[in-house]
Amino acid sequence: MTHAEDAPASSDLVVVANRLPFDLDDEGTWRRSPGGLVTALEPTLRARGGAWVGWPGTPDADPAAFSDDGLAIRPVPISADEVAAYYEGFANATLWPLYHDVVATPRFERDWWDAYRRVNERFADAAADAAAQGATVWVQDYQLQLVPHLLRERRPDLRIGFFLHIPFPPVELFAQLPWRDAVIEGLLGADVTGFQTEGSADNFRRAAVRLTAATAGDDPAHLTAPDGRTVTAGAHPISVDAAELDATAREPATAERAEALRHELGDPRTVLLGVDRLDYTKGIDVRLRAFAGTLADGRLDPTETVLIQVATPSRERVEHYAEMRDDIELAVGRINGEHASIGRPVIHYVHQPVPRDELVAFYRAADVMLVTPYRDGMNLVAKEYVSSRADGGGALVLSEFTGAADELAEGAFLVNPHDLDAVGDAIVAAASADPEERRRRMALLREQVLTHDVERWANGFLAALGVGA
Ligand code: ADQ
Repeated sequence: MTHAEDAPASSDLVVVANRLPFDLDDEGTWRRSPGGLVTALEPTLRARGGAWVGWPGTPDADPAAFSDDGLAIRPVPISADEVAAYYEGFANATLWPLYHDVVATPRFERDWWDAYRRVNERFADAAADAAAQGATVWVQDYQLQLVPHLLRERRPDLRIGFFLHIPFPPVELFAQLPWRDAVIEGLLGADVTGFQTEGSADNFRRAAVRLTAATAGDDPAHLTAPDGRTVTAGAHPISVDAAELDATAREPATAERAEALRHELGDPRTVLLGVDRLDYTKGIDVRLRAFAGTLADGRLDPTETVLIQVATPSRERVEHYAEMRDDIELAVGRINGEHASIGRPVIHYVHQPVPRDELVAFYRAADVMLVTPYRDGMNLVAKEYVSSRADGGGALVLSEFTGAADELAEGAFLVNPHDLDAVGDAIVAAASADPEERRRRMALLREQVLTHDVERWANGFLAALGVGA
């Protein structure tokens, strides 16, 4: 952190997200917490003297607001009980599975909902305090779906945007939520709602018309809210800092590290890679089973093929996550037990965060990237892999149930993750495609991602909200 000073009284552009771009550790020290959203929004926010409203990441902490190099940081306190009910409960054990096609069974608990509402009100109060007269406020993601409406009640003068990073489910699933009307009402408080795909935007519009007094506008992207305002709902697919990844990939140190990595793996003919938060939506289990199948039927040779699965620890206090970790680690052990020889595992499993540069070296080292979620809003890993293949090599196996598949269908080996045989076939096809064909596909993928980066996403959404670049 540099140039810490008091936060300004109010700002013309305010981002509201569950987490701040800084974490407060147990000793009370602020640490920068980089992430895709921060990279995308920080430059614009700093240039405009903007503010970021969010939780500092430590339960019960209530630190003062401060300003960092032109960016006002405005912490919202959350108690330990609220972390359990609002965040681990309603956000991650109710909404997360419900919005991902009920891959796991959502739990509906009145206490969790009460906490969600209470915390959303606190965020709306903090955003109302941070915003100057007529300011633009951009609310992020499923943890804060009530904020647009609550904020409009407090501050009708504001322009309000909302972006959902995860899928919006079909109304037939969404309708299970006991508090469905309040969630739609919350979102309709925005002027602009953004989704990863047209499919999600469409699901939201259908749910709003079916479940509330909102009506469809003449323009298919418009809704008329019950209070008569126009609310737009459209696709704004998020992306990565493609140029930066491309530049890192081009550094000689990256190529050297990628080569060293292959050597450490025993110089196999084919390296397969998976990189995910350890989450049941990501389809880590399906890719392990499909890979095991290709070894068992002899289509891939266990002495010539290695799979690296990097799985970042995630949400370990939520029940489904702990169970899934056990299942995956059991599967890794079983597959290695059946197919590995001493000193040559067929799966290298890493349950740790990996530094950014090292991750790019992993991407460069991998002949085939496996991205097989059952459902995913976008999936940035697929786009990071493509951005990192400055050498033009590599192949992407991609689930058709990711947002990324809308943009990358042509160059990827697309699969239905529920079809185990098809996943196995795609792994074999990607691993054995001739180099010419792989380069042709990678060129298509790179053209899309390098021209549709995260800066374009942020500017596109802000432009829809009426903020000029
Ligand atoms: P996530 O579900 O977290 O994001 P994803 O889009 O793949 O999924 O982003 C994961 C990020 O974590 C990537 O940047 C990746 O590099 C990083 N990561 C994963 N494992 C790592 C490891 N071991 N070490 C270091 N970094 C690791 C949600 C939605 C997605 C949507 C994004 C952005 O679920 O669908 O794409 O938000 O909107």
